[in-house]
Amino acid sequence: MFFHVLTLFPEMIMEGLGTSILGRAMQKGCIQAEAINIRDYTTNKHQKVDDYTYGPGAGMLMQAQPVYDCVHAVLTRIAERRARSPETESPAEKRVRVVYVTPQGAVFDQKMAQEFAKEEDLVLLCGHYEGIDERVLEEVVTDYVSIGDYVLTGGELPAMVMVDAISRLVPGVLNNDESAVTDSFGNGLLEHPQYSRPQVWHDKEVPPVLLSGNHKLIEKWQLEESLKRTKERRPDLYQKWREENDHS
Ligand code: 6GU
Repeated sequence: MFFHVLTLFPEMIMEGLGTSILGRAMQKGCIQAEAINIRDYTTNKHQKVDDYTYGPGAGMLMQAQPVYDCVHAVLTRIAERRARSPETESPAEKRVRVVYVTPQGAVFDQKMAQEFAKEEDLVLLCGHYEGIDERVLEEVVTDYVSIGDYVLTGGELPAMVMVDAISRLVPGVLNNDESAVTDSFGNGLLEHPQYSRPQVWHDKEVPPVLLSGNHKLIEKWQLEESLKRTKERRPDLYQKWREENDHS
């Protein structure tokens, strides 16, 4: 999978994604990521990409021209690459999803991550200042996505959050030990507590059932703990799980 992140701060993206599991996945070639500097596409002779908003309310807005030309350049490159290798990859005509990361979007969740993970390319557009001129968004954006109900200074961190959540669903990115973690949130419940050595720490014992070697019993305990924890910390998720599991 290939992530194309359009931003005014490309270093932030590449430094954020280059380490740990995603860095390893990029070296292995499971995922690819590029950060494209929107400023490189401005036709303004002072390299300007923003201007004051029309109407009341102070603030700067990213202008349509550099954003449009940047998106267009990236989509053109994707189409050319797809045309060069037609058998193995998506057809050149298939619409590439262009995601604008914005607090005015639908809230990102695991289900959305699973949908996006099916794409071969994903374009993520990061706004800054007060946002981006509405007219260019109307022409290029296919999805508006937020990461939660709070406001950040820019779309870079949200874009990295999305790349991380999507990447770990791409085959080969996680090794077997790590991928077990997917299943737990995948069932709609919070993960049960976990323990490692030593068996006693600060006078606290590891729950004896985990040392029993009885897999059936352990699984039962884990589900109960998951339910208990979800009910307490995320009553909304608990309610939903009950509704889906009680009448089936
Ligand atoms: Cl996607 N962008 C910004 N600037 N703030 C956010 C967000 C996105 N999601 C939550 N807050």
